Amino acid sequence: MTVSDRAAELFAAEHGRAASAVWSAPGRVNLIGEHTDYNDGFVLPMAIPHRVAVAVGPREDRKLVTTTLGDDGELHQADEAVVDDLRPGSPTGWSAFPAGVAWSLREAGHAIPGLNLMIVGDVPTGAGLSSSHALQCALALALLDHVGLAPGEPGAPSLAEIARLVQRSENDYVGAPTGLLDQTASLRCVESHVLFFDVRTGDSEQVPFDPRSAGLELLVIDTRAKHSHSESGYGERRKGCERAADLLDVKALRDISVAELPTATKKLPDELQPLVKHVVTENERVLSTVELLRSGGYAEIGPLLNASHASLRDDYRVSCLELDVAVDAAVRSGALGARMIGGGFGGSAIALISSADRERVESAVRDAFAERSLTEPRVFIAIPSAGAGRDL
Ligand code: GAF
Repeated sequence: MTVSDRAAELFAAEHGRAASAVWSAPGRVNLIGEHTDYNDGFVLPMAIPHRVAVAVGPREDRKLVTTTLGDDGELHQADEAVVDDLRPGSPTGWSAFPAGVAWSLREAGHAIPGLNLMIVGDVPTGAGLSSSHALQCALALALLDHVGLAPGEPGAPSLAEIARLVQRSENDYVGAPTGLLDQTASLRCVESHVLFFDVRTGDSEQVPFDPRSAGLELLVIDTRAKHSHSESGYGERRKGCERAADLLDVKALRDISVAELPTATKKLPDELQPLVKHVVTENERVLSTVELLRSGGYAEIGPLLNASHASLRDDYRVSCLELDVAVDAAVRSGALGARMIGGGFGGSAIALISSADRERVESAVRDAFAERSLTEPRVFIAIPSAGAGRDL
């Protein structure tokens, strides 16, 4: 049963009538281009098959009544929220995610009514695979559809605009200073492709990416680690990049080229130099990866993935023991390339491998975790999948 079918079923059981619609949106894996989005740079994500579904139906009052199926198999109710009373800071916790989306749409002038919502997902949570953005994107689409503004309807916001509305919810309501990567991936990715997205210009290109056609697989290794400084660490890196851009007198680090890097870094205090080096070289690595993929050189992107990881580990300093163990074990056992993905300080890594090496790489990673007494990682294959859409 899909998460959408389950959401529809639970909605009907909970509310005694069928949902008026069910929308779902996927989690994502970013092939390369990490911590570049809030520097106006380039990213290259794909959607994964795991999704979050939102079933929606009308209410007589102005309440947003949100129920979710938890990992424990139980239904959980979000804190009560009245659409007109929503404001950042109330409610908090996971209830802030649905409330924030409704608030963001309301602030953008959409007449959001009271609604019953049922949320069911299978995107691993806390794994750096963007489960919260999948939820927010599916919800934004369900709410817009409910007021007659599903994508393609006259007057409906574009997917790019919806991504910004979800970002506003995340930044201003939930309080996480994240960029545009995750929402854009969840809303705009398509099957068998990665999305080459230029955050500054909004330009995008669907680049074919079907590793299986070349005898390859993209392995996702969820380390199950989440370190307490992940949120503060992210915010500090972002502020550091903005300070560096100010000192270099550019709008964003996107404006510094690799050729300018040696001169630019000399103008900066020591602590900002490695941040700038990472962002500038990572943007270049995205461009090189896209070039290789356009000519079908899937296997050749391995060294770029490795270089991205080294840069995130040594210069940007957002990796952690578990991510480094996963990446090292994968590469030592034959992966063509591997890197941490997402914000870092825990979460997941990816490894590009020959299909024939799958078992060997997987057991090498599991053994490396066991040797260090780390929690057993969860490993699965990422197949480039469809973006958000209406299912029922
Ligand atoms: C997190 C953020 F949400 C993204 O915006 C992005 O910055 C990413 O970390 C790092 O590339 O997923």
